[in-house]
Amino acid sequence: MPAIVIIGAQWGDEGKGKATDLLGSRIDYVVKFNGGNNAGHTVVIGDQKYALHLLPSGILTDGVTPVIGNGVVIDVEVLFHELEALTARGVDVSKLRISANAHVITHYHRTLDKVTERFLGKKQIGTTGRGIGPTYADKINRVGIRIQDLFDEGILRQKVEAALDQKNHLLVKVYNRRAISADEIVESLLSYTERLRPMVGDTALELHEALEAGKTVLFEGGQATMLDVDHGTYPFVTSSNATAGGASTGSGIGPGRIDRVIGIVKAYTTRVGAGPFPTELFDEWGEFLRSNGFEFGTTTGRPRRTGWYDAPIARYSARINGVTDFVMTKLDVLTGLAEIPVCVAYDVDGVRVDEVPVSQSDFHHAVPIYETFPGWNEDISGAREFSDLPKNAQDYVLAIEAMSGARISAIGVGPGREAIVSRY
Ligand code: 2SA
Ligand code: GDP
Ligand code: MG
Repeated sequence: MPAIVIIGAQWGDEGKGKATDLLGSRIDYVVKFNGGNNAGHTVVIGDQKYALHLLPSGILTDGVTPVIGNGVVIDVEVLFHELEALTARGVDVSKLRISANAHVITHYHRTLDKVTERFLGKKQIGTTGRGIGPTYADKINRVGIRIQDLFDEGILRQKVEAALDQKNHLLVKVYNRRAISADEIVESLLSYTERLRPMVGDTALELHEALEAGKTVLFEGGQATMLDVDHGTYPFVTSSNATAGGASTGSGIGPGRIDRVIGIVKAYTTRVGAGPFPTELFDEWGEFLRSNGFEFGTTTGRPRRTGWYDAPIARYSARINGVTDFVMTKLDVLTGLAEIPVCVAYDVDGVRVDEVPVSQSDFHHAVPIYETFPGWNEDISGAREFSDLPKNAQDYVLAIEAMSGARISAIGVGPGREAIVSRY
């Protein structure tokens, strides 16, 4: 299986970091293809807990070459901060490769992200405030700064000045903020050039050569399907393609090369930020999931919104991403519930709807139709074989599998690297 894609099948934080790390020993390259330091992957190895934002989680596995692809937006200051923090903990980061075509998040993108959100008031998206949206907007507007621009001071200055012509007008006249000087941005970016130089290259070519040589490459999606700018709950989405197609555009590897697409689903659902979420719970059960699952943002610490498993969303993800198999995480969090409801369809204005509605207004007032499954009380964290799980837990997984459009190949039963039931 030379090219494997891992994507979030819900609204993020499904445990993609753990799934990536799990495959780590069989992988030669791990590629981040979308997003930036808005991601938050928590990986637990022994008694060590790592929270990664910008760097691909494969960086934690010895021998793996981590790659930041062209589809990623990079805050260079954060990049070096994360690299230094990992180095201080003894992680070898020397193999990191960065695409010369990746875009750069600057101070003005972070500022615009925050002031725009403030300006939106109640209509805000609930972004992570890391400058992600404004950086992708500049990329599409063709006024972005790319990593390769940091190697040519003249070009860099021209591009920053052109971008700031527009931004300063907006910042000063609309948002009542101070103007940002081009010198300040250029100087700060140039201070990283020499350290970046050895890491930067044509990563699309390097990945192509690796695949030709029979290496195994894992593409690690940030955020998730329902946060994808095209296929998610627009406008309550992130600004990149978090779906499997993004692995191709965000890395320069043709879609025909991809052999396997693993969708990560949580045994329930969470979401951070605003936007529709049909199965959201506002009661003690929502709190049960939040506290048992420790559902707080890895990047911002925000409490995550919580709700029951939504099968139409899993089916939608299976279809949009071409999921070959799902990894279900956090089954252990449901332990202790007498009954577990699963959303099997929606009621939209009195009509039963079986699939995620294309109309956002319909999705906004979709009311879940639940089927309820009996729970279990046994501690399942030590289970390693499917048959180790209590019968009711097995039935829950099998029922979800039948509704979700792809096989569930592994089940997470605890935060640790080893806490997994494999079904192969
Ligand atoms: P942005 O900052 O422009 O990408 O925000 C747009 C929407 O995308 C959501 N988003 C996320 N949702 C879940 N997890 C994410 N990463 C962190 C984590 C989040 C955190 O892994 O815990 O720490 O708060 C992530 N990144 C972006 C965001 O909530 C907006 O709804
Ligand atoms: P990502 O953004 O998809 O990589 O996910 P996050 O790291 O933001 O959030 C997933 C959280 O769940 C992390 O704290 C993981 O350590 C934890 N986790 C992953 N798998 C399991 C599991 O099977 N059980 C439990 N209890 N926790 C898990
Ligand atoms: Mg996360």
